Amino acid sequence: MASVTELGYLGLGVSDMDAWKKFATEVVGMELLDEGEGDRFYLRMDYTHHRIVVHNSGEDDLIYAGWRVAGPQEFAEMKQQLSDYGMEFTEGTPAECQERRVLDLVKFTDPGGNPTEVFHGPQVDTHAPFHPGRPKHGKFVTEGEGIGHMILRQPDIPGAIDFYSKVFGMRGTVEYKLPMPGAPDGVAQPIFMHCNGRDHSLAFGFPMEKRINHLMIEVDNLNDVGLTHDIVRQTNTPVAIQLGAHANDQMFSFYFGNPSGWLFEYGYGARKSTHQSEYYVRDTYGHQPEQTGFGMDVEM
Ligand code: MBD
Ligand code: FE
Repeated sequence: MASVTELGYLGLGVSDMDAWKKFATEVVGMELLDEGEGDRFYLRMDYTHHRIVVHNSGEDDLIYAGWRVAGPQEFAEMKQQLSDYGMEFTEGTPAECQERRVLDLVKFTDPGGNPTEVFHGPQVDTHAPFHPGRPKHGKFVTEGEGIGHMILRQPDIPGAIDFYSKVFGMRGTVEYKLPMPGAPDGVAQPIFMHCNGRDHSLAFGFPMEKRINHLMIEVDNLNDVGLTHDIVRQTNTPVAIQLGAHANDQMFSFYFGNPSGWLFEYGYGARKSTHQSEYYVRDTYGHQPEQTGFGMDVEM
């Protein structure tokens, strides 16, 4: 059975391209790559041509997520796994593959209705070393672990676990039981799933309005969390969850709003995926909620 190897790329639909350019470079420290198409720009985090495409399409939400498989053999197996599961997909045309800068891709929607792609062979630009949009102490952690993790809307939680386990080959289950008004029985029981060394690449199980609640990106230097926190405060960027440490991945992180009204989580020092299930009833320390209305109004 083929498994996905990483969360490779994301497409974001936004309404304010200029605000996103400023936010992504000056607050987050990503590299802006504008190839002059006019309706989009790219964000880089490493040698890969891009990790994020920001489209001027107005949704202010995730518009596609690309999951990587190792190569053509695994890509063929994954298509078979999708067919066997009864998932209809469309094959990427040469123009679509070129647009995504990958060798091959398929497109479909996941059980939660989220536009999803599987690809292999991203364009890697070793001639263009990553150059952060503003000074930065270290690097983004992406090697073998992809962009980071995302929290997606999944109205059918057992259906989502089934799909991501049986078709994508990911592993995971409930990792928290948290009191949350609006959750079934007043208790949120979020699911965290991994496909590589990153503790989780995908989570779901929170009540959500948008397709995406947050994108977590990880840095390899604690000072970059401090520096980013200073910039977030100086620019009056809303903080939804204050600095703290998660119980599951043990990451030191905080969450702030982006110009589309959903969150970036910015963290350092996560442990790697464990291979036995555990659950927690609160976080290790910190992570107090601050600005409400981002779908993360939960005491962790
Ligand atoms: C996470 O990355 C997270 O976003 C939440 C809500 C809990 C544990 C780890
Ligand atoms: Fe997270």
